[in-house]
Amino acid sequence: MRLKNSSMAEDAKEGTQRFFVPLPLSAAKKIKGKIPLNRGKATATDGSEEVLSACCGVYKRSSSLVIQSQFFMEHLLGLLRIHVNKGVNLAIRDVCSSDPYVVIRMGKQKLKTRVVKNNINPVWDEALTLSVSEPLPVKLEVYDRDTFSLDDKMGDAVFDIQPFLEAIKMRLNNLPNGTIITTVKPTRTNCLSEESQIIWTDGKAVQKMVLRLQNVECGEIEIQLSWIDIPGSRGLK
Ligand SMILES: [Ca+2]
Ligand SMILES: [Ca+2]
Repeated sequence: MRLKNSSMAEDAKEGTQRFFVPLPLSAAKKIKGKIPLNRGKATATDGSEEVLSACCGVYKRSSSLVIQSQFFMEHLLGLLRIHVNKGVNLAIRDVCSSDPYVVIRMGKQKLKTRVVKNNINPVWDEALTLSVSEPLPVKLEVYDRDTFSLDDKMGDAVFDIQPFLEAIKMRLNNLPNGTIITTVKPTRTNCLSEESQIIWTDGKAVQKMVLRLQNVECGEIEIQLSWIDIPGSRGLK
């Protein structure tokens, strides 16, 4: 599969490098050391041969190299891009501030933002991309980076991607910019701190969320979801 003319190629042009693709362990071993591993931001797991287990960047910008895994493509619904925008009024975990970063987990995938030092209102403005084979909940955790001790917890949140996937499945197009497709309301059981709208923006559906962190005294995280179809994958139907 070549990247030319695909949205992955566009991503490569944009320079988005954080990319997480699970591969069968055997395939991952073959390419170990040959391809940059998400700048060390993704974590490989140690499942068996049958289990989707390892992760690697799937392309190099210079050569458009793509590692194809038939098993992976047969199960892949597409890619979920989580734009981690900023944190608001996060908890203090040092003397008078924190050095926050965000960890995103879905199933066995784990991705991190950079650390913003000494700021409880950090702007990460960073896109993390997960491969989605089933619509599992996404867990978001915030930590304070510490040099001489374990990083301190600054709260966590969980969100459901099902409403967003349902909106994508509607296969809308050519809507006026700003059209609201769906609204997800905050409830006692989700972590939304306000209504979350799925909006037609610049030719695609995006979902904006303000997540209220739990297991902490304060803090919200603003994120935005978008979707990338991968030609040749199982896809969203
Ligand atoms: Ca600390
Ligand atoms: Ca710290």
